Formats: sequence, structure tokens, C-alpha cells
Amino acid sequence: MGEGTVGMTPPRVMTIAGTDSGGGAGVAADLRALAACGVHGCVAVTAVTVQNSVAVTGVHTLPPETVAAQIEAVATDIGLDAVKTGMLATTPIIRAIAEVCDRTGIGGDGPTPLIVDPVAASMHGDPLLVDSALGAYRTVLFPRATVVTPNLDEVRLLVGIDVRDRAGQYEAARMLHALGPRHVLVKGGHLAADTDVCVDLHYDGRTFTELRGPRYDTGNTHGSGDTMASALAAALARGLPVPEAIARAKRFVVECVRNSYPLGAGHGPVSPLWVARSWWTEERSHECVVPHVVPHLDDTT
Ligand code: PXL
Repeated sequence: MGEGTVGMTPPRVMTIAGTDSGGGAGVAADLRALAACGVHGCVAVTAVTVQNSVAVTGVHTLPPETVAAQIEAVATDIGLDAVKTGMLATTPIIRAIAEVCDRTGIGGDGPTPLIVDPVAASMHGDPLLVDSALGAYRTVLFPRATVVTPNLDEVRLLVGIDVRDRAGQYEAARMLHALGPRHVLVKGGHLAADTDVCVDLHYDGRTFTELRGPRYDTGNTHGSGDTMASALAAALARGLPVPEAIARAKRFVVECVRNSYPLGAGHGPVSPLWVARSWWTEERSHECVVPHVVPHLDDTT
């Protein structure tokens, strides 16, 4: 599909995820990233979280059939060029998603790529997934995934490896790939051994590719995983092959980390707002509307 030509429908991407009242992660981060990547974002909400920059203090999940109904309503009318999952919370929600994905051609052998970001906890360690749902990720969602994008905490929960160096990252990629996804991206943001770089590892079952980017010394990385997976979904929806889409998403998230900002007393978010900056600041963009002040005439004068 072409670049934002007036009136032309952009690629369509759905995020299946939870909300974050602080606007840093989850659905808010996904929709920001999708908009910045020039695609139309659709949403299937799985859970509402009560949170700010410091903590998650409440989680309210939606009925699994409501999650599935949101996906079905969109897939059968608007259509979807890629789908990504974030916080899925429970096994019944994961199962309901898998069932509707099978019926609507999302993931597996279907035409619509499925990115599975296996969100398990917030940056502060607040749980966003019940422990018993890890098995459903392994056996239900991973085999249907085009790409899975775990961070190292999620790697430990899913395949039991405590990654401390590059060799561990490679071993984890192999183990995750054996669960059935077409591609694995083991994100290296949590690798303490890498002090200046952040290396994400892509494995397609045959070839390993290291994506090496700068590491910025910022505590404001809330929503970085969501942003990465959303940019990846957008790139796939735009028709890029998986290796190019991963490289594009990595570059995008690096720029979002560089543009992260403080918010509240805790962790601020990574930000794709730099994409909109040129429109907001360019005078030329505002010439199409010039406010015309009409003097108020009242009877007493
Ligand atoms: O960044 C992972 C994530 C995803 N979804 C929701 C979250 C978080 C992290 O806090 O709150 C709703």
C-alpha cells in the first residue's frame, strides 16, 4: 500500500492489549506507535489496568468472549494487515483469541501476520499475566505466531533460561523457536552485561541476526516493548519481509527511547511524538486556516 495519499486507506493493524491509565504502555503506546508508523490502529481491549508511573494498583479483565468479539467485528468488516498482542492476562482470553484468529486468517497459515509480545509484568514487576497462563502462551499462541518478541524476564518465565550473555541469548532463541513461532526476537534491553549497546537477536530457525543499537542511560523506557512490537506489526502490514520489518522496528524504537521523557515520580515512557513534531512546529502547515475575528456587535452600543 502507498504512502499517505489523501483518501487512501492506510494499512490496518490491530492491537490486542490492556489499557494503562497513565498512557505510557499498553493500548496507548500501541496506538501512538501505529499512528507514527502511518497505519490505522484498531483495538481489542483485554483488560483495564489502574496504574500511574509508579505502580499498577488494579487489573480488571474483560470477558474472553468480548475480547474475541472485538477481533471478529474488525476482521470481518475493516480487515487487518497485521495483528499484535500485548497484555492478555488469562488462559481463557488467550484461548478465545486463538480460536477467533483461526477463523479469521490471523497467524498460523493465515494471510495476516501475528506478532506475539508475551507481556507478563510491568516494569515494576506488577503481574499482568496469571502464572498459569504461561503454558497457554507456549502451546496455544506461540505455534500460531509469525514473530514472538520476549524480553529476558519473559524468556526466563517461558523457557526457564536466565540469560546473562550473548550465548544465553542464542540458546533462548533456539528454545523459543522450538515452540513453533516462525521467527523469534529475543530482546536484549535487560542484558546487564551490555553496558553501551542493546542487542536484539532474531532467529528464523536457520539464521541468527544480531540487531545492535545504542543503549541510552534513561529510566524512561515504559512501553518500549509495546512500541517495538507495534512498529514491527506496522512494518509487516506495510508489506516488508520479516527481517526488514524487524530492522525498521528496531531503528524506530531506538529513536523512541532517545526521545523518552520523564512523567510522574516513576518511569516515563518512550515516545514516538517526534514524528508529529515537524507538522506542529512548521508555520507552513498552518497557513490553510487563518482565524478571522468577528467583532461582537451588541444592541447597547
Ligand atoms: O509494557 C508492557 C505493558 C503492556 N500492557 C500494559 C502495561 C504494560 C506495562 O506496564 O501496563 C497494560
